[in-house]
Amino acid sequence: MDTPVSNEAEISTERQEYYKRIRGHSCSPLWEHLEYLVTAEPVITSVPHRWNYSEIREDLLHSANLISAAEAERRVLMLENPALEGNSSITESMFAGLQLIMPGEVAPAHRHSPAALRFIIEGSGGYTSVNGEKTFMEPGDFIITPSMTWHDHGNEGKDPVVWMDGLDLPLVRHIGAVFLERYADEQFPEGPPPGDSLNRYGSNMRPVGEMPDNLNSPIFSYPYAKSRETLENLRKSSEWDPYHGLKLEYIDPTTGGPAMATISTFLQLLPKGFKTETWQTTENTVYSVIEGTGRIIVNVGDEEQTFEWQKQDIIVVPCWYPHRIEADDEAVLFSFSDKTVQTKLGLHRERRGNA
Ligand code: 1HN
Repeated sequence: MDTPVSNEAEISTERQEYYKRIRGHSCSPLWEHLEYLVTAEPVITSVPHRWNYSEIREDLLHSANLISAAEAERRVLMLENPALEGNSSITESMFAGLQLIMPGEVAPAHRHSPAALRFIIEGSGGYTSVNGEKTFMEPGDFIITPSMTWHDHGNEGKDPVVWMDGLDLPLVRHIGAVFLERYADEQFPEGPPPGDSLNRYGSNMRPVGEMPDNLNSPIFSYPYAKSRETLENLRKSSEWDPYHGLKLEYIDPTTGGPAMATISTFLQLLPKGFKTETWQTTENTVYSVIEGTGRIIVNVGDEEQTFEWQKQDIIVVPCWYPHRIEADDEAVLFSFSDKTVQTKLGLHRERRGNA
């Protein structure tokens, strides 16, 4: 982000000449920039926004008439933050998009250093193969493809399949550590049978002698049927958190840490009529609505902006915007954020209420 410099008119000719001279040595005076560089509170460019799925859906499906999944490599409509147009980013740190795969199509195998998640929005019979393990996907399922894992996608069903992609790409690009490799064949060779990783690691047990990756979950798929049932079971014995309702984090069962090294992921239940308290966090969050209707109310400066949501909508709330959520019907929200990156760097901060 560009940082404004003090008004040139206010800078003496002597100083201006000096600044020009040192620019020739690739030097610049910090004292002219300091107040814009280090601010009392976060100052960011991205803004809160909602994508209404029913408004986008037709255009998304139309993309299949224009380009095949194979030609596109990934047929994705990027969800660009309105304040970051041209940056391929939904927030300063994260990417989000809607990917479409039509019956019979294959999105060819590749792997890259940015990590990706899929959250299924509509359609049955779609699959992602991660290092050769095929995972069939249903709406609400959450799939991970950690950094440098081979993955290809397909659709063996009868209907279009759409999912939300979430990646740490802007963050990785910022550091410069982007790598991509394409696999020689369209699909990565079939490996373990479907469901193998969940069978191996998803029952609070693990095969002795196996030493899994300790940055990413060895489970590739977190089926909605299972996580929804967990929310349903827990509501009976849990207090509603005033800021989150009932909110669970997807974890790597071998460490208890987040499912992925760079992206935190959550599933949250809000009962009918629930209104959260106002919450402020440095994490940049993208919400995807699975069930229910309601609104997110965000404080932007002195104004309140209201984003009504319904099933399949996507809402972004960037860093440090105070916000609260209201559910009209019982609601379930999936969300992903850069919280784990911030936590690992000792930067994560939150404020509850108006204190
Ligand atoms: C990518 O490889 C996928 O593998 C989806 O499905 C979205 C966005 C940016 C860069 C690579 C995929 C992507 C992506």
